[in-house]
Amino acid sequence: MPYRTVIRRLAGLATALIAVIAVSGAAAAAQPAATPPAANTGSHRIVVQIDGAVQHRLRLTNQRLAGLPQHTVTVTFQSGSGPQTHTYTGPLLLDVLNLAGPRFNPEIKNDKLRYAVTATGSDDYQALVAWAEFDPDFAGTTMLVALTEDGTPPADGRPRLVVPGDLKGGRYVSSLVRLHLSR
Ligand SMILES: Nc1nc2c(c(=O)[nH]1)N[C@H]1C(S)=C(S)[C@@H](COP(=O)(O)O)O[C@H]1N2
Ligand SMILES: [Mo]
Repeated sequence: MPYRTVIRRLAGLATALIAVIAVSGAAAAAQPAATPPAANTGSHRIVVQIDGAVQHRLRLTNQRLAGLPQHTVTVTFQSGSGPQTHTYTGPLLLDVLNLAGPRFNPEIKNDKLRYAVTATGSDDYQALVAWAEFDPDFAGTTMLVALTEDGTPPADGRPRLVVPGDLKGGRYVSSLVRLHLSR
C-alpha cells in the first residue's frame, strides 16, 4: 500500500474515533444532573439495611432478596388516586428478619409480642408493623419485601413493604432503604 494511502486511512480512522468520543460525550452530558445515585433498576448496589434488635445487622441486595423463597400476593388498597389492585412478589418479611436473627429474650414470656419493625423509604417516609402481625403464630399476614409489582421492578429498583389486609396504602412503604426491629 502506498505511503499516502496508509496516512489517509489512519487519518480516516482517527476522525471516526473522535466522532464516536464526541457522540458518547454528548450523550453523557445529556443525562439529567439530578439522577439519584443507585437508582438503576435491578442494580446489585441497591440494598435494604436490616438493623436494630438483631444479631447480625445486614445490608441485603436485591439479588440476595431474590435468592430467598419468593411469595406472590394480590392486594387492593385505597390511595389518593383511588383504589389500587396489584400483584406483588418477593420474600416474606418474616424470612428477611429471621436472616438477621431477632434478639428475642427466651426468659421473657412471649417476648416477640413486644417487637415491631419500622420500614423506612428513601424519602424518610415511615410506617411500622408489629412482629405478631406477620408471625404465623399470631396474625400471620403474608407480608412481603416485594421486588416486583405486577411483574415489574419499581422504577427506582427499590423493594416495597406489602401489608395484605390494610384498607389504605399507607403502610405499603415503597423505595425501602431500612427495616429496623425495635422493642
Ligand atoms: N416511601 C413512601 N412510601 C409510601 C408513601 C410515601 O409517601 N413514601 N405513601 C404511602 C401511601 S399514603 C399510599 S396510599 C401508597 C400509595 O401507593 P402508590 O405510591 O403506589 O400509588 O404508598 C404508600 N407508600
Ligand atoms: Mo395514602
